[in-house]
Amino acid sequence: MQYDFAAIEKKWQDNWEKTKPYRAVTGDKTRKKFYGLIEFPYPSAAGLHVGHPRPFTALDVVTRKKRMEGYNVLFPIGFDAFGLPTENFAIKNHVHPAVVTQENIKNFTRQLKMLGYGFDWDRCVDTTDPQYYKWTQWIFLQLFKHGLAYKTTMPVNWCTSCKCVLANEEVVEGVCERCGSEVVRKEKSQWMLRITKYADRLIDDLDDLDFIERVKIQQKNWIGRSTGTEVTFKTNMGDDVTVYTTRADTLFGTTYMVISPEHPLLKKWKDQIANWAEVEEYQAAAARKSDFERGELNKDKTGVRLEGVQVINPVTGGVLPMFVSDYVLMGYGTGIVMGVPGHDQRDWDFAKKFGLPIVEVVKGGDVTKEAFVAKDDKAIMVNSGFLNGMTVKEAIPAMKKYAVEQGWGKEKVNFKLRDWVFSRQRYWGEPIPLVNCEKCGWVAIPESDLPLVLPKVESYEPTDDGESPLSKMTDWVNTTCPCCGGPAKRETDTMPQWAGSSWYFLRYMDPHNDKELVGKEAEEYWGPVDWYNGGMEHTTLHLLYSRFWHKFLYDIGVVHTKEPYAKRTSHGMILGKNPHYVGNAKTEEEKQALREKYGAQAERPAVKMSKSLGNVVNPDDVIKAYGADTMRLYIMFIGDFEKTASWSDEAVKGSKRFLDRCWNLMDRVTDDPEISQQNMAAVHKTIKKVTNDIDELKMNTAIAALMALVNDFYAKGLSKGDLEALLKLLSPFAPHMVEEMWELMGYAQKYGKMCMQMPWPGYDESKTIDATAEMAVQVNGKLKGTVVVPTDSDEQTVVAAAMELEKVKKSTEGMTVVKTILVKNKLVNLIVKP
Ligand code: ANZ
Ligand code: ZN
Repeated sequence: MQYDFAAIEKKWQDNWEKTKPYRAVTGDKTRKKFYGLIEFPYPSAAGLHVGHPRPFTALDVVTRKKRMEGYNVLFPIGFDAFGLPTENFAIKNHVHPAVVTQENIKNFTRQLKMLGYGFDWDRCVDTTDPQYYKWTQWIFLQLFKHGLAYKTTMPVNWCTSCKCVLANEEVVEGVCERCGSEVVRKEKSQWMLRITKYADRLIDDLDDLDFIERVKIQQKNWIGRSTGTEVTFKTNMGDDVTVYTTRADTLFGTTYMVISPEHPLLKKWKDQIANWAEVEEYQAAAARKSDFERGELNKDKTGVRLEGVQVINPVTGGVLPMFVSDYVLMGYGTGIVMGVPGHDQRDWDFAKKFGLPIVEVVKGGDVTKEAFVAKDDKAIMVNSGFLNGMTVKEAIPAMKKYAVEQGWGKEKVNFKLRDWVFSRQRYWGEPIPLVNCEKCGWVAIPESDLPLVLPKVESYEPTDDGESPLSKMTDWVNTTCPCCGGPAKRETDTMPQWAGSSWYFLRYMDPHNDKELVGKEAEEYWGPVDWYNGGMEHTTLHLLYSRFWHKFLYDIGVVHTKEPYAKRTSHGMILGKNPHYVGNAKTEEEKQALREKYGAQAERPAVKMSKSLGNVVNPDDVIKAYGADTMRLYIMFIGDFEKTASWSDEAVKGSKRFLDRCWNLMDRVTDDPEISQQNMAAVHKTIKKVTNDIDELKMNTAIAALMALVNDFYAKGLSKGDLEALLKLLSPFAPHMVEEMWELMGYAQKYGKMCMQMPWPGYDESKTIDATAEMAVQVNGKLKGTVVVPTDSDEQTVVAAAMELEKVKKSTEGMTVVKTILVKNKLVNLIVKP
């Protein structure tokens, strides 16, 4: 009998649609709960990308196994559907964004169902549904009522292409995170959320979470807590100046001062600064630059000396000059720094350029060549009066103490994190439920008026003047004040795309509740999310924002846990073939041409998929050709989950062949009890391996173990019991094919259950022990370590084991294995090429 995947997949998907085996039951006390979450997709017009199935399938496998282990599983899905791409698509094609959104959601739903995911579709949410965003608006109102939302005018990041403001988190390396366009500064009045009030808790509470280390580090760095000293200097201008420094120990080495171009003191001193015109010109030039251009990357320091300004160094009594320079940012510390060229590279670069003295106060380098930044804090202080002979570690608190006693210093904690710029001048977002009244100022609309529905407008094109499209809807804008009944105007900016996703995991727990955003019982039962997988690119965006909102909801008693997610993992990207890869060129000339035209990109065999490179893989095509189970299996077998992996059509076929082999095992099953005995060790070992590997997201090695088991079955034969065990282990990966085989083999009738409803197979440690072989692992002939594998393991098993060695991972990263040399039970040699 043929493995007719198309018919089989359709049959089982129809069955699941009707019988709903993935329904999560709120409040079921007879089972433990497990809440698995993937980042809900943005329903773009392009449809599902092959990048989506990687995390989706991984958590589908995890949650399927959990169900078989007896858990009451919540594995939900929804759509994060507000946002710019849809709005831009709608503008270009002259359809309303709401219409586009519904079409896209329909298409995504079709594709997700086709992949056989065990989502509880009855809990599906759509952030653009007024019944959903009613609660997004409700949360905003609570933030407003608690003083955590405020409007202020300040220079903000403005994307020249999206024509709207961006949060700091949305500016990546100086460009718009979404469209890659230039970001400039613009003075605008904006709604802000006081995320900074949660800065300490957002760092401290990470300690108790099971997040991968990279995520914790990135969040901590972004929040950037720094403990230092504020030091106040006397000047001849009638005002003292205060700096923030983490290196109070270097005060004796301070040879000049720098003030940020935006600092308000400058204007105040205007008449006393002899070269004011020059300063003003410099301020104007700085205003045109982004923080990014002014920061780290900029080696060529610029600035203007403030003529007539004198600052007194409190420890040496020396007179210091003061400069205005754009490498000092107004948004951090006090906006003024003390220049210590001997020990800060930025200051060193500046001092060199302006011919300022460089004084060594920490021993260990040659400050005439570059700044000496002590690697550890054991370096010794010199030229520093009472600090001489101390280590840096001792000198910092000693100077701090002295400064405090003398009355010109105090301890200070600073954060890099800024408040969250929360308004957008675009149409396709949640309306902000506030009105502005001449008498009462900003007033919340009554909660009973929620949702404040996004009105239909004639034109939703963004404007260059930075006014939201809603501002032209005068009928909608003009309203009455809920407070005094007088005339008032609605806020016309909308919320950013990150609003709806900041709390969606709560709605899944109780999606149809029209009284509360989530009911107490449901939240207490399901919260927190047990396992959340998502992209690294969201670490300092969605992941941070949603932790902030959740903490706020905790503070006002809506949720019972401080943190929304107990565990966070992250997947690598799926890359496509690089059409410009030099490795594909036949002649030297061709190679040279590619290098000239594409530079570094020509050296990479695989690159990010994109329309322009023609290397995008559409899941629909793969499913059509090989079936969803092959797609699922392949995307799990593709490589280490956390790392990037390259799509290969050949390897997809390999996964299909494996499923064919599984299918054909049905013809080989016997009732011979001898065979069952023979396979015992292999079966138990595989159960152990697959069980542990799934928990650690090592889906590739779990599949390799299943492949080895199937090879064993082909070599030695298999019993009905052996096949039953295999099907259970394979069920999370290839659920359609497994259910069909389960039925054909008569198990469905025997147990009255689908395979996915059976208990997960257990193993007996004593039965897993089997003769093993320690094998040497080489890469290109060089010894990298050894692996212990079952005696007579085949190539696939040995290679899979070898690939788990750190050293092998390192030396094969980005390479292709072109050949494998296997000396059974002794050695494996991987021949790799870039
Ligand atoms: C003197 C000094 C000497 C510094 C030295 C560093 C090394 P973190 O750790 O990131 O908090 N700084 C302070 N405010 C600044 C601003 N608005 N713009 C640019 N730089 C600013 O960094 C604190 C250090 O960054 C401070 O300590 C200050 O330079 C600089 F050997 O003061 B330091
Ligand atoms: Zn009023």
